[in-house]
Amino acid sequence: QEYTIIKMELVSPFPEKFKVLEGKKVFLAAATLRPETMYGQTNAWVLPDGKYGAFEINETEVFVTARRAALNLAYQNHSRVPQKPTCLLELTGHDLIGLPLKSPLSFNEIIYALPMLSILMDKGTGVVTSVPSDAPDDYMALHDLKSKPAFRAKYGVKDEWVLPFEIVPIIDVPPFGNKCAETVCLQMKIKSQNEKDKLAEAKKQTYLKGFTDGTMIVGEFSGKKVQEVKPLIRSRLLETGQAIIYSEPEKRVMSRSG
Ligand code: ZZB
Repeated sequence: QEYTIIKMELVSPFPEKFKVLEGKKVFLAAATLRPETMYGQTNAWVLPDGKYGAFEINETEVFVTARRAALNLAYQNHSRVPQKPTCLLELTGHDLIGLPLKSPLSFNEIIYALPMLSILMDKGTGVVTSVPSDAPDDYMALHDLKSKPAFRAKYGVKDEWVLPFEIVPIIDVPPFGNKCAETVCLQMKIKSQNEKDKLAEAKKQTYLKGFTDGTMIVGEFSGKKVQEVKPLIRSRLLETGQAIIYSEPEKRVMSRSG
């Protein structure tokens, strides 16, 4: 599987725990298959109990990812020491919740890292960028946080990291409209992020329709088909240094594959 890693930059000044990284460029590294949806980002997702680390990618840049992803990156030429991940700081998802981030192409200038319980640590980087307009998992997880104050309280999520963020329509996907994830979740009567089977079905539907029938309604390529612009947006992100390519070796545990 070939992902695009989106570099979501931690805004300076860094919080206490991250002070040792001050002076470096620190990114939450989010693996995505949908670079054309980056306009609609509302937050990042991390697994609260997930183990993460801050790894040196080169002399100046640091990626926050799962260790396994850092090792894969090291074998793909993205480590300060060739083929060896060097960790500057051990972290858990709890440490990441609430971090303010600047993410490529996003209409929201500052977005926050928030908890999602269905994140798989053995897939991608363990960090996901959230696009609730087009990803059913993101839509439901954001919905849970918005509608359940107790859920926010449990993870120390402040209202201002969640409540101001509305769904940003970015792609028209007939017959679902321009918030296709919301439409499909409502149609399927999905109630929370815990309904894994239903969400997998919703994801399948939106992936397929989004790719074959989607038309961009924002950005430089507004009016063009998703199929056509996906590779263009991706290469633009790669050329400008806002993203890198990440290949995932095919050896994940089958029962946990998404
Ligand atoms: C932004 C985005 C926008 C995504 C969208 C999807 C959609 P797949 O096919 O299963 O490989 N993802 C990445 N890593 C993880 C992880 N560790 N745990 C949980 N989810 C993860 O799916 C790849 C997608 O799953 C990635 O692309 C990422 O979310 C998420 F509009 O990034 B995506 C219909 C989906 N739409």
